[in-house]
Amino acid sequence: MSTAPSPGPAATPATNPVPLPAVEPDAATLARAAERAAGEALAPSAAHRLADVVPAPQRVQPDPTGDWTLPAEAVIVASPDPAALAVAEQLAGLLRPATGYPLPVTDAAAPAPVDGIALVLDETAADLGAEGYRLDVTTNGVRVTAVTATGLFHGVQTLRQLLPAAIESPTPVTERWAVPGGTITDAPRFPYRGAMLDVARHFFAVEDVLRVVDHLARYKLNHLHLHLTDDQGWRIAVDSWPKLTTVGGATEVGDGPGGFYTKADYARIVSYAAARHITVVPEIDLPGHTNSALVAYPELAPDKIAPPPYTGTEVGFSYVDPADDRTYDFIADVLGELAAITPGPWLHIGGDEAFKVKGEVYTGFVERVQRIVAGLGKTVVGWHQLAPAAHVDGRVLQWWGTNGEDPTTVEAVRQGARLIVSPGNHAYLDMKYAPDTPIGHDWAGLIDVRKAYEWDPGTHVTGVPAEAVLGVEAPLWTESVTSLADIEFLLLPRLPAIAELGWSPRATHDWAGFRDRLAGHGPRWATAGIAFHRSVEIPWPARPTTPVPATRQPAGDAQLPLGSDAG
Ligand code: TNX
Repeated sequence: MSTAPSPGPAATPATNPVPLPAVEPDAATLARAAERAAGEALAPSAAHRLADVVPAPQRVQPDPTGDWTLPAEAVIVASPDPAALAVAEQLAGLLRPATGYPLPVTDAAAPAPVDGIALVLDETAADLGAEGYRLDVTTNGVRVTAVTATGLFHGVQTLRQLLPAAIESPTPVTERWAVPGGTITDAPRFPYRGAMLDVARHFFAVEDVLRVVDHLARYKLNHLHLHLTDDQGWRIAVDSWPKLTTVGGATEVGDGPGGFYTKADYARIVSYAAARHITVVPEIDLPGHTNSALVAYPELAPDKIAPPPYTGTEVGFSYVDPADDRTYDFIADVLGELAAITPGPWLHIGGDEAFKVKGEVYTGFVERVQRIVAGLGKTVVGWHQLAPAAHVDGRVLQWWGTNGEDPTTVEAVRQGARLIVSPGNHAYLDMKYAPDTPIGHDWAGLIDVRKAYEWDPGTHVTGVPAEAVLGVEAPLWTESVTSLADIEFLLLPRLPAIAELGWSPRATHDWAGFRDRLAGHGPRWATAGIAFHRSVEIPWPARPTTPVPATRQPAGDAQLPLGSDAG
């Protein structure tokens, strides 16, 4: 890539020559100047193109005469709006650790890049839509324009990928912070782009969930679905039914201690996600997958006898009593408390694998719960098993089948339901990559990166028109997942594949191109200390672009040196 010459005296290699101080500079200043000069002397560490972005942008117009290098004096200037300024602070927070630059944030009525970065809210740019953005890189700097702070946030994620991989370093590194010139105009294909984390089979600390939120944000996903309850554990505090967590939360698959989120914990996850323009979708799985609730409150069980706690991995044996009004009081209390701490519009009521609640008893149960959700002012989401129950306004079905033929779901869509598409054999992140993948399932087949990428949410379910598809979600069930490193190993590199299906226009879909763009993310993850699976399908660069030690040891096969051919 060619890099535009920096403005400044021709004889000085540094972009921003340090003015001669009147007094002797201190050692730190000298060190800093030397580091900067060294940085300027370096060529950009990897050939970097404006189109090297995941998910692929709608439109990319490179302009090599507009290449720009972030200088140490750069200022980030944003429209005088609290949400836009918050994005500007987030951008500064992303860039400061690796660059070591101060990157002050200011506001201006009409922000313009003056050898810096401008984040511009522009209500007249309505063609960009609620989440879209335009990113212009010129020799003056970078301008991100959007109608909303969400659009600015997505534009910032793109900018982050246009900088060298070393930008992911948690500590300052010597690098020329070059950004390729040109314009990106971008907006999502689907409004709902999500991932699900099952915190019930194994419990994960708030910190781990926040880190998953970071991964979602990086790839412009905007929903985090939390599977909060299952046979093996109840993970969300409900004040009116306290034993759900004190008793029902004390187990998990295997011998682990389980755990649960207090309402304050949950609020922390919700607000951390909201700050990253991600909506939390909480799921209480009903009427099946409820053994942990029955252990805590046997009155909910059909025989009113407490079952033993369950820490295995079978499904479909437990259910709350659909014939007892007390069950619906329980559900109204639980969903009421959950709705009160959930700012997003959705409540997910599960509905899958309730093998012992059949026919009209099942549909009657679901219809009653759907009415409770509507009464709380929320929109119901459920697994596609909900389909035969009567339609309620706005309801969304999450389709997790493994072949795209499903007349019952098609009929529900005809009545007005919208679909989140999560095909078990493409989008399930708990499926193994290959037969020798050490964790994960294979009941829906093996899902390598190509399999995760090669399908179309818009046409996947026969008879469901693309207009009825709200979006796509990648679920991660955690029967065999016990640590953050395990989560990251299964998430990366498949999550970006699903993210691209949700965000990018179909016309950009291209496995060979995706594989090449994705390859550049290995060094980013390695530099940030994020574990990932070094799939043999991806042409990872031979070694990290910058020899920066990561803060933590990546787990899984990411411990192999980059470029090893282990798969
Ligand atoms: C099926 S997918 C389930 C989950 C399991 C998962 C394992 C769905 C709605 N139900 O209970 O954890 O398979 O892949």
